Amino acid sequence: MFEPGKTDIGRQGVHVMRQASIITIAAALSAGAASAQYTSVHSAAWGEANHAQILSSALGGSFASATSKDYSNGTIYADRIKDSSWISPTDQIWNAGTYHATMVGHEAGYTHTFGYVEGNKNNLGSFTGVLRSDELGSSATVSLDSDFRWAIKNDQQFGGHLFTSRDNDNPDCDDHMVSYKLFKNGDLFGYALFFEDLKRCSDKDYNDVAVILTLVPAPQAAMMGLTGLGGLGLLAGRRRRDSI
Ligand SMILES: [Ca+2]
Ligand SMILES: [Ca+2]
Ligand SMILES: [Ca+2]
Repeated sequence: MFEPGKTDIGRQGVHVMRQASIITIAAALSAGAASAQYTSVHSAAWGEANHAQILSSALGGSFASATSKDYSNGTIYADRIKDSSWISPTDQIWNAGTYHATMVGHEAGYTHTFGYVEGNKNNLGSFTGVLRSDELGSSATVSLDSDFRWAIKNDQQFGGHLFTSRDNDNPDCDDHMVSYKLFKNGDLFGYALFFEDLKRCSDKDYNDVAVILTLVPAPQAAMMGLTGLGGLGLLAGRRRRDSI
């Protein structure tokens, strides 16, 4: 006997199933594409602080994983920035602006100078040093009127290599900096930068040099009391560890 209702339900069921398969495939594809856009960070070596621990000591509270890549202490959200992408901004070239930089982490046997290379040309000779990795808690304000790359330079006795936030600048064409946007109550107030100081056979722990940037408010905003962080002062007392 012909039962139109049953047939319709059957067709609808097939339609729903097809839709579900398409959604599953799309989700799998986007998950694959998304992970390729983020450089992998390996576990910190024994005795070294990882990103969550460095963020906790720099910003206060206890940072824990919020997603597979992001961290939060309940008040501040550290949102990982893409390292490579065809369509979205990444952490390779930075916009002109005024940034207050504080050295907050140094989990390495090497010592380094943190700074920047102005512009986006092949001008690596124009590296400008800002902070020393072995002076935790030190800070400086950087004001740049054009695009630039953040960078670290290993001290001469450790090879003297310069690594910038742009992969193609680096002697191994690899990514030597991963970074996070920092949000408080939904407002962007700064960034966290984490550098890797080893070429090629790098351990990729990206904790060798860590810097917190706070956006320097426009004078009007400063007068209204919209200032940066409270916890950074605590860092002055933190001692570096003698580990690799
Ligand atoms: Ca990167
Ligand atoms: Ca390393
Ligand atoms: Ca390290």
